[in-house]
Amino acid sequence: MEKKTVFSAVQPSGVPTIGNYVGSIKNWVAMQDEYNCIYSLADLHTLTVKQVPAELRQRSYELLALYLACGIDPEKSIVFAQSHVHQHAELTWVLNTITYPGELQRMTQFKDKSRNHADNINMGLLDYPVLMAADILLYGTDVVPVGIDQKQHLEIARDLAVRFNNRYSPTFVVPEPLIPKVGAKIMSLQDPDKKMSKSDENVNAFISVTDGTDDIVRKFKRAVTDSEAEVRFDEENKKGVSNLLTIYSLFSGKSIPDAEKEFEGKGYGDFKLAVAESVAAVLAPINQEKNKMLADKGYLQSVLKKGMEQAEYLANKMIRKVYKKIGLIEP
Ligand code: ATP
Ligand code: LTN
Repeated sequence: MEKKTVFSAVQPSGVPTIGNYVGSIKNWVAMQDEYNCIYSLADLHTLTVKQVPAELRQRSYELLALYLACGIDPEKSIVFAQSHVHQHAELTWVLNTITYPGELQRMTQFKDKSRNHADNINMGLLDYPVLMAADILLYGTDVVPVGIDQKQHLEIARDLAVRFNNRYSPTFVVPEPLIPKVGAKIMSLQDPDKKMSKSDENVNAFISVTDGTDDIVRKFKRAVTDSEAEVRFDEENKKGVSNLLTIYSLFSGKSIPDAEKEFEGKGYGDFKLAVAESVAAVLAPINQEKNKMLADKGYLQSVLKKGMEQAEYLANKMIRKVYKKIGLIEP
C-alpha cells in the first residue's frame, strides 16, 4: 500500500516551548518511517504579526536546527521553508476566492491575536487559515499532526478542499488532523487556564526548549498549583498539578497513575523538582545537538535547498492541475 502523506509546520515566531515540542515536533519524528512526511518552517505565517527582519532570519535557522536536533531526518522527510516554494502563496490566492470573510472572522486565533495586536489587525492575520490550508492541500496531505489549538484551522482546510472539489472536480485530499491524546494542550505554568504560549509576556509562564536546567528548575518551582498537598490528576479541580503531571508523564515516560503513586505522601516541592529534572534531561541533549547544527550554516542551507527542490516538484504539479481546472490558460 502506498504511504500516506503527512504535512505540518511551526512558525519561527519565537523560541518554541515544551508545548510546541510535545504538541507537534516530537510526534513528527515518530511518523517518519510510516508516512511520506513534509515538514515546513511557516515563515510566511509569522509576517501576520510584526517581526524584526534580522531576528526572523536567525529564528528560522534556529527552528530548522531544532527540527533536526529533535530527530527530523532530511533523508527521510522533506524539510523546507514555506517562503521558498512560491506555490503556497499562489494557492492561497485561489483559495481566497472561495473563502468568505465571515468564516475567517469567527476563528478563535484571529479574535485572540486581534486583541493582543490591536495596533496591527492586517489582512494577513485574517487570511492566516487560508495560507495554512494552501500548505496542506498542495501536497495531497492525508494527516496533519498538530496541537488542539489548530483544530479549527484544519476544519477550514477541510471545508475549502470539499468546496473546491464540488465546484470543479475531485482535486484535493480532505485532510485529517492528528491530535495527541496526551500533550495536545500544555497549559501556562502561571495560569493553568491558559495555553502555554511562546509569546507570553511572562517568561515564567513557559519553558522554552532552549532553557537551561537552572531556569527550568526555577520556573517549575514557581508554577501555580493549589493549596492542597496532593499530587493527583484532576483537570477540573487541580488544573496546575494536572498540567505538571501531564508534563512529567510525557518527559519521564511514566504513566500518570504511576507518577501519582511515586509522589504519594510527598509535598509539591519534591514533585516540582522531579518534573523539572525530567524536562531538563530531555532538553539538554537536544540543545547540544541544536547548537552543533547551528554552527554549520552551510549544512542547514543545503538541507533547505534540497527540501525546496523536493517540495517545489510536488507543489508545481498541484498548482498546474488547479490552474487548469479553474480555466487559466496553460503557459
Ligand atoms: P504563538 O504563541 O506565537 O501564537 P504557538 O506557541 O501557539 O505560537 P505555533 O507556532 O502557532 O506556536 O504552533 C506550533 C505547533 O505547536 C502547533 O501544532 C500547535 O498546535 C502546537 N502547540 C502550540 N502551543 C501548544 C501547547 N501549549 N500545547 C500543545 N501544543 C501546542
Ligand atoms: N498555523 C500553524 C503552523 C502551520 C501549520 C501549517 C500547521 C502553518 N501551516 C500547516 C500544520 C499544517 C500553527 O501551528 N500555528
